[in-house]
Order: sequence, then C-alpha cells, then structure tokens
Amino acid sequence: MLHNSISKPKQSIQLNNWFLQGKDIINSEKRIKHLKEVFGDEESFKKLDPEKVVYSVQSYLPVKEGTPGGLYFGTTTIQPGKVGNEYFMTRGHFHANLDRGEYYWGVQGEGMLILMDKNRNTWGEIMSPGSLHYIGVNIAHRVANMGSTALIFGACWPSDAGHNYEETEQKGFSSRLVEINHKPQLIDSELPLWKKQ
Ligand code: M6P
Ligand code: ZN
Repeated sequence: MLHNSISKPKQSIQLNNWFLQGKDIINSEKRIKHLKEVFGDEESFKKLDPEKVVYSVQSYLPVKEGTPGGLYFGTTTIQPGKVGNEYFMTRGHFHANLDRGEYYWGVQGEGMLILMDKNRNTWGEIMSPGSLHYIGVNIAHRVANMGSTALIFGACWPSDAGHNYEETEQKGFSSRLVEINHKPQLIDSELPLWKKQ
C-alpha cells in the first residue's frame, strides 16, 4: 500500500442478507448429489432431485490457506427442506488444525448450530437473527435449517484452521437433528427409531 494513500474497500456486505460482493469473493454450492454421506435416511434421500441446492457458501479468503494469523470470512445460506425427518444442513467439520476456533452468527431464519466434541458428545445452540456463537477448539460444527425460509449465517475463522471432514463424514455426528411431532429434537444417530417417526 502506498504511504498516506486512501482508498475504497474492494469488498462489501449487503447488510440485510450479508451477501458478499466485490473482488475475490468465492461462491460455491452444495447440491443433494454432493451430500450422499450426510443424511441418515437413504430412501428419502434417493427420492430427492440430485440437482436441488441445499446450501451455498460465499467466502472471502484474502490470504493463502494455512497462513498463520490471517482470518477468513463467509456467508452461508441453507435452503429450507428435509431429507425424511432430518433438516437440510451443512456437511459439518472439525478444523484440520484442531486448536482453532470460529465465530458463527445468525443473520436470517431459524436454525440450529450442532456441535460435537472429541468424545462425541453432541449438543445444539439455537440460531436466530443476531445470535452469536463462539465455536471453541476441538469441536465439530454444522448448521441445520429448522425453518420454512432460507437460513443465513455469517462465519469468521482462522486462515490456518483448515477443514477436516473425515470423522464427520465417516462416522457422522453422534446425534441427528430431526423433526418429531413438529418439534426439532436431537436424537442419537445409532437409533433407527427416528427414521420411522
Ligand atoms: C461456514 C464456514 C466455512 C464452511 C461453511 C460450510 O461458512 O465454517 O468454513 O465451509 O460454513 O460448512 P461445511 O464446510 O461444513 O459444509
Ligand atoms: Zn469451521
């Protein structure tokens, strides 16, 4: 940067929906076909349109992945919907560098941040517009949309956190967020019961 120079920022956030615009904003989408291992109810999964978008992520990664001390920023939009009784949700991950935390915050819609520690204890935090969630180190995290409109949340994480999907994809989280009697409930993943409700 030139000494004493003044410039306009090259990126911006639309404050009503946290849509990111400007230079180097990356857009990605996850469709049903990309989320085979994520949802528990295989039969209901197969009935859905493989091209249906479940969630999209906008991210701004101003430094190279792995750079210590840098910060990344993202806006995630999860569409409303369910696979059987299980709400549409993100894949979920631990950080590759386990001792890196992250902030999530609710922008629009009603959701649940699902957290799991290394002992596979799982719990949820309700996400709503303005809710702030500090995700501590060593904790896997994913977000489910419990509402009938799009759920939007913001995220900020260290540029050397990385993503580790191995455990969350192979073993899953130990609980699933499903709708039973019109209410969201966390149910042990091992229980086949939730599929039949
Ligand atoms: C947030 C951040 C990203 C993450 C995205 C989707 O924006 O945590 O790092 O990639 O959510 O989550 P996932 O990668 O688990 O599908
Ligand atoms: Zn993360």
